[in-house]
Amino acid sequence: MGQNTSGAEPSLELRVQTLRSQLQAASYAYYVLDNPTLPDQVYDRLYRELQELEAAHPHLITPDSPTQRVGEKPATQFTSVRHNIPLYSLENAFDLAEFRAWEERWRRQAPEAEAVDYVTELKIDGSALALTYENGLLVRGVTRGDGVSGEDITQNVKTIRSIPLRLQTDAPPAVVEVRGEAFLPLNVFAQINQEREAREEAPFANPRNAAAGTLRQLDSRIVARRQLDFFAYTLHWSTASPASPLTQWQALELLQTLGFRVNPNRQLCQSAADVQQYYESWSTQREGLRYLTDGVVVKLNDFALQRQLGFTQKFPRWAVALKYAAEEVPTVLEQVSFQVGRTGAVTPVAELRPVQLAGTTVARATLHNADRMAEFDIHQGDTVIVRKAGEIIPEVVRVLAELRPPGATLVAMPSHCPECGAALVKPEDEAVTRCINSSCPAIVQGAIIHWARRDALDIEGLGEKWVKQFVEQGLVHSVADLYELTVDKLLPLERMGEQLATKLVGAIAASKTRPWPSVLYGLGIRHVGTVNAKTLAQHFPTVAALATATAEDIETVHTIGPEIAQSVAQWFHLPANQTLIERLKQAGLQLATPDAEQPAALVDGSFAGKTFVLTGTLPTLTRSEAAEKIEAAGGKVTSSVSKATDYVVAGEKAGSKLAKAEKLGITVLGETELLELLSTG
Ligand code: 3B8
Repeated sequence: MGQNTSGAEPSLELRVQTLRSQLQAASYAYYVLDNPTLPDQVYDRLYRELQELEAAHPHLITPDSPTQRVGEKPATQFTSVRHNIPLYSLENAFDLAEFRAWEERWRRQAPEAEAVDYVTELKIDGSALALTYENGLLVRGVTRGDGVSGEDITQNVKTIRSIPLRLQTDAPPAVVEVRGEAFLPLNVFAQINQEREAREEAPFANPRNAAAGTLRQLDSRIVARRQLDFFAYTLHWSTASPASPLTQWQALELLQTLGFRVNPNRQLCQSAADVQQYYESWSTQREGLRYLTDGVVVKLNDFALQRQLGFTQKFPRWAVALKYAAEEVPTVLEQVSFQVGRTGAVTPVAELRPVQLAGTTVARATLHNADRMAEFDIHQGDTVIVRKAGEIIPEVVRVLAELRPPGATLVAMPSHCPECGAALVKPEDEAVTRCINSSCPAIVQGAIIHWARRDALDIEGLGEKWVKQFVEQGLVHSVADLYELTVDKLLPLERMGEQLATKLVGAIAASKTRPWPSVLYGLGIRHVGTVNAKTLAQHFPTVAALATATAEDIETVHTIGPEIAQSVAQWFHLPANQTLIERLKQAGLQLATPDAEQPAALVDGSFAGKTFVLTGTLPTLTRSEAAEKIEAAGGKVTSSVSKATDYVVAGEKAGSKLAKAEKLGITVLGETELLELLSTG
């Protein structure tokens, strides 16, 4: 494995090799055999040891080292490469009758064939890949493309754990080509889409698109995080040898010993009746799988017979895809409505003539965004295809323009917010159209519902129904108004009683004890989910610290990227948001971590980088004496109060500066407190 390098201690090299084979074996057991052999912590420890040895001795790194899967910095583009052997696709049979017709066709071509074996495999709904191994080493991974050439995505392929970087064999032929399907497990797909929606990126339409999109990511570090998986199904062995397989069944077994994950739900069928049984049994069983399948693939087992039959222009004659009825149905679009979310994002929603789809009645489906709508060129009364896949909300996947009623009108994105009438905004480079009026009732409602969430301020009983009424009745215009609600103010609402009102007001008051990270999350700042809120609150233990930080400051926090940092800084920059924070502070919400409630200087034990403003007459110190002391401790004294001010030291007759400090929520100290701080800090 490791090259024999002069200068390296043999024991060191041996250790590196041992680590690699142990890690590789554990990885194979885990990812391919689904049968873990090492506890995670042990794996991590060995992995780290290998990483450290390689970092100290870079000449020991080999391309097949498990450490080489992490992904590299972005490529600028992929290169197109020609496949050594074209990647054909499969002919479809949409029911058993079509399967029988296919069977008759190949039999006419090979009349001498008698009883044959078929191999049946699940048809994975993913993205086909061709992998080339030279002398056992993975050298290239290419997408299907048009079947003749595809894109070289080797770097991305290397991040897929169930693809071996080196074949597990002592005598690999010069060239091996392996084909299979890369896919995203459903749970990973759901998670990616949740994250995308949280960041307000358009969700992937289905796991197949998500897998294809991920494989074409230029930044393989992102690919590494996405947990793609791979099932191998075709093996091309360059040299005939006693080891080369003679049947598809043998090929699948060999693929598995070489280190690939092979779908375990394959079957050797002796007759069309066996095929039918396999197909029917998986039509329901497939719902329990952790990946999507869209049919079964039936292949003649015998390679000699396969060679005899060969290929048509497009397909192999020796295999067929026997598909399941898609969970897609046509229906008629009655109208498009536009929903405004808490962030102001406007989503077009298709209101449909109700249809049965995958066991439920569907009357609405998302059109995602303006770009998608424009692509569809959707008209009132259009016949559309709606689809429901897995746990995803139904969506419009296609418009049948040929069935459009004459004179139908084009549906356009509104120019103004359907809720508040403010002009909508759509940045060129974004798919999202947005209402940016922060007092738009839809946004206010959404913001309050978010604020009340269990993982935010956890206000029990404050559901959509009440929030809607509060906003419509003008009782509440922002989350801060919640804290001014009283039982008396609530009583006039429809179906509100004394008991309920008391409970609600109590639940709202109880939310004042929710910790700072939950409050920060509750503010609903773009890109600040529960995890980022926690991280930010840890680094910025007070709201003042966070509100005065620049995007650059925020970005220095580990795991907080520039986009998040920008968004946070921008949010706190808006005067309306500063007022909101001030009101929340007045209301008594937790805008700091308890032990950070005292001036932050006490926490980090120094005045370094802190900005002070002196105002009014102090009891004993002159202004310049106070300034001297502050500067001696590493602080800075400036003359005007701004968001960047950390402390205002106020004495007698402090005027507008004190007022401004209070307005901005800046900590105000008296002389005694300043001196205390100086002695402890
Ligand atoms: C020949 C064999 C294409 C395919 C194939 O799970 C060929 O075998 C192919 F020209 O596309 N999606 C599978 C799957 C796909 C193919 C296949 N086997 N299991 C799949």
